[in-house]
Amino acid sequence: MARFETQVGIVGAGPAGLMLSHLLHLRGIHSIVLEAKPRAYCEERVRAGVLEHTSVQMLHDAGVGARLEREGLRHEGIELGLNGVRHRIPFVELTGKYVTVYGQQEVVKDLIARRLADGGDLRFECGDVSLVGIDSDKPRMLVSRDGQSDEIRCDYIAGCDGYHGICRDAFPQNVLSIYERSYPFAWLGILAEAAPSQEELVYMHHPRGFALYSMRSPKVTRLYLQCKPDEDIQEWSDDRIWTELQARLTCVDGWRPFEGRVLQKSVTGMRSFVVEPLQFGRLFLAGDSAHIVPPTGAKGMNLALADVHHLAIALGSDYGVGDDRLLQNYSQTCLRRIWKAQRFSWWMTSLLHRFENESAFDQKRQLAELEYVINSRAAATSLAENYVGLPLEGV
Ligand code: RFL
Ligand code: PHB
Repeated sequence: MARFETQVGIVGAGPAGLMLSHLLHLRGIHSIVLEAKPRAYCEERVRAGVLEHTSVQMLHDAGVGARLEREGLRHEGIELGLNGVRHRIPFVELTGKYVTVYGQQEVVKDLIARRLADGGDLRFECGDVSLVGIDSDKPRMLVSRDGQSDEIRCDYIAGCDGYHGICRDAFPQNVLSIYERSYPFAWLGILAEAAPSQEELVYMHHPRGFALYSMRSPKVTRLYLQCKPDEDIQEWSDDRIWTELQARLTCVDGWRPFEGRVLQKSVTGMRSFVVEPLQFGRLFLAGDSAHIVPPTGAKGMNLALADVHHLAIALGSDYGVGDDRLLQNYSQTCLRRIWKAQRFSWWMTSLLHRFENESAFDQKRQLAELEYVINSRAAATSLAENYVGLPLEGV
C-alpha cells in the first residue's frame, strides 16, 4: 500500500473539485484531487453553458479567466417566447449585470491546465475511492485499482464528486435530510454545427412542449427539447429532432434556428434535490454531490463554484489564523444561496414547461404568469436579478 499525505483531499475533478483545488493553491494549501474518469472525458463532457456574472468575476479574480474573457460570449439579456413571439428580458437595463456563455468543459480545461502548470496533484482514472474516519481528525481516502490500494491521509475531505459520487453516502445514516422533487419530463439536448441565427438565448413556451435555443460559439448551437422522462434517444433521428425544434422554435416573424450537423445528443432528467447539512466531521460536500437543480435556470455549475468559493475562504481562515468559525458555518452559508437557486430553477421550470394532465385552470394560470413576467418591469427584474446571479455574500 502506498501512503500519501495532503491537507485537503478532493474527490472529483468537475468544476467544483478543480476550482477548489486551485483556490486552495492560491492560499498555499495543498490538495490531492481524485477523479474516476480519464482527463479527456472530463474535458469533453458537454454540460452547462451559462456563467453568472459572479462566477465570471470569481474565475477572473482567481487568474483563470483569460480565455473566458477572449472567447466567452457576453449576453445582456434572454428572450422568452410565447405564442410564437419573442420578448426580451434586458438584464443590463434591469440589473446592470450580464451573463457569459462559455461551455463548462472549457472551464474544466482551463482549470486542469492551470492546476497542472502549478504542479497540482490531479489523479485521473484513480480507481475506486472510499472514505474512512471522517469524524476523526485524520480522515483518509482509500483508492484501489488493479488490486493495488493507496491511502491518502488528509486534514479535510471535500466531496466534489457529483450526484452519483460516493461522498454523500459516507455520511452516517440519519445525519442527512433529503429534499427533492422530480419532474414529469426530461430534456433532449443537441450540439449542432450551425451558426447561431440570433445572439441571445430563447426560452420558448409551446403547446408541444418547452424548447431552448442556446449556443456555444459563433459556429456551434446548443438546443434542447422537453421530452418524456424515459425518452429513448435511439428513436430520435437527426431529422426528427430538427423537425420538432423547428415546430417549437419558429416564430411569427420568421425567425428559426439554422440547421447543421448534429455533433452530440443526449437526454437529461430533471430533478430538484438538496441534502442538509453539507458537512459531517471533516467531510464537506460541494456542488452536485449536495444539490441538483433542473437546468432551466442555468444554475448548476454556478452553485458549484459558489460552494467552493465559500469552502476555500473557510479553509483559508482555518489554516491561516486558526479560526474555524467559517468552516462550522459552511453549510448554513451555502444553503441560503442554494435554496434561492432551487426556488428560481423550480419557478423557471414551472413557468415554461408543458405539464401533462395539468388542469385547464393551471394552464391558464401559467400563461398569465408568463405574460406578467413579459409585461411587468418588476416581474422581469426579479427574473433578471436571479438569472444573472445573486451576490455571493448576504443573499
Ligand atoms: P460534476 O461536474 O458532476 O463533477 C463531478 C466529478 O466527480 C467524478 N466522480 C468521481 N471521482 C472519483 N471517485 C468517484 N467515486 C467519483 N464519482 C464521481 C465525476 O467523474 C466528475 O468528473 O459536479 P460539480 O463539479 O459539482 O459540477 C456541477 C455541474 O457539472 C452541474 O451542476 C452543471 O453541469 C449543471 N448544468 C448547468 N449548470 C449551469 O450552471 N448552467 C447551465 O447552463 C447548465 N446547464 C447543466 C446544464 C447540466 C446538464 N446536464 C447534462 C446534467 C445542462 C445540462 C444538460
Ligand atoms: C446551455 O447552453 O447548455 C444552457 C443554457 C441555458 C440553460 C440551460 C442550458 O438554462
